[in-house]
Amino acid sequence: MKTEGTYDVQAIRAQFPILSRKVKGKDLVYLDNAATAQKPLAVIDALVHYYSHYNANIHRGLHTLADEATAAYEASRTAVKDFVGASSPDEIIFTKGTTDSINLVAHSWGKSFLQEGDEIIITSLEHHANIVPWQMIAAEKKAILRVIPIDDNGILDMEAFKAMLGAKTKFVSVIHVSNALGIINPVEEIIELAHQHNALVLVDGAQSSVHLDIDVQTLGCDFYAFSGHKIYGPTGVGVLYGRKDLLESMPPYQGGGEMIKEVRFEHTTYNELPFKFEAGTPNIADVIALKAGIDFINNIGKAVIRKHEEMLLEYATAQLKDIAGLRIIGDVKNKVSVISFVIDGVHPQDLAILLDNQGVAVRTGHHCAQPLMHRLGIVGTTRASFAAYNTLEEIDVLTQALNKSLKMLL
Ligand code: C6P
Repeated sequence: MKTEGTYDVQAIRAQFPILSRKVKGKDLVYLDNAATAQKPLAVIDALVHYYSHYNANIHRGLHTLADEATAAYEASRTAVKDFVGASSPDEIIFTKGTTDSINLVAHSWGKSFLQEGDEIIITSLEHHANIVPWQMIAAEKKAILRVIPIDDNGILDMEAFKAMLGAKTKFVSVIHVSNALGIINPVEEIIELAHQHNALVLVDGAQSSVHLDIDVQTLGCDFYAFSGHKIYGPTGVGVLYGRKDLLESMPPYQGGGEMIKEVRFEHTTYNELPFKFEAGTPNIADVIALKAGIDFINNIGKAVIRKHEEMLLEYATAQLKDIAGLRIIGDVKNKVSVISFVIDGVHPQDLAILLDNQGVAVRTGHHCAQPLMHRLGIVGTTRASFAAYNTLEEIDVLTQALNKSLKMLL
């Protein structure tokens, strides 16, 4: 057993009430962080504090509570702006999550700018959230969806991508980090190549936002989408970063209150950015609490967390490789702390149930990436994904639980 080094993981764990609960009489070992991260007390407290002290609608009221709620909501937008390195809070749109952010772009941008025969490029690694919205708009506009192939390890075929790019390419929408395999894609190169062909690029940052330093200006992407719940924040809130000139050129996604400047029965004018894309009463409480999630990450430092997670990944990879018949899918160097694996003769669902009986939470199945599973010729994988609060001892528990389960299954 290795020790944790200088990282005080116990002090971090103490901030997460859920980590001290039992599951089926065993200590919870939560290794499903790529699905959603657990929430520190600061996030939970921010929600309780808002509802207990200054619950009010924002941007409309002229009373103290409304002022406080509006200030906290907009402070969260500034925190997000800094978190992704945007140049202005106007470029930060609050949505329901990554899925909602991608739908916003596909429908708003796609409706206005896509034409028959135009091409949209995605990759073989995409989550359904970055496939289906593009299929829908492509069908409506008679545009063509093209897919960058991968090799058997999940590495993108960049030569095939280069060959795909051309005058018809209008949009490239790419997963930054594969949720199913943990692989980091070369998005900088993808963005540069796409821009050489005047195509716009959306980066699906659902999995990268928590692990990697993100600076949208350095990356050069046109849009970046992520979910609050994967960065230790609440569910129900997400972010779309968009370049200001692009967002300004796009029509509103939804109509209603807040997104308008003036409404007459004959004609309506729309609000400024970012409000143009935030119709109706937004998810005020969760947006406010999202800042507490960002603060949690910033207080430790992404680089420090990453070092810890890399140690966990390395240790877990070595442990799991010792298990006979276990094959890691996407066993490449450039990846985040996600291990996806299959075991000869074992269905991932059976394994998940046996692991849960031992208190270990992992995700099994297709991970909302059915075309990827199809390409790899598997029904699904078992996925263990690590966060700031996971420990080497928990990896030992995972390994022991796996060995015990396999004795029952094989
Ligand atoms: N992946 C997973 O277990 P939402 O549901 O909107 O917050 O995020 C969707 C999404 C989009 N892109 C990627 C790369 C993702 O990983 C996810 C969510 C979870 O892998 C739930 S399916």
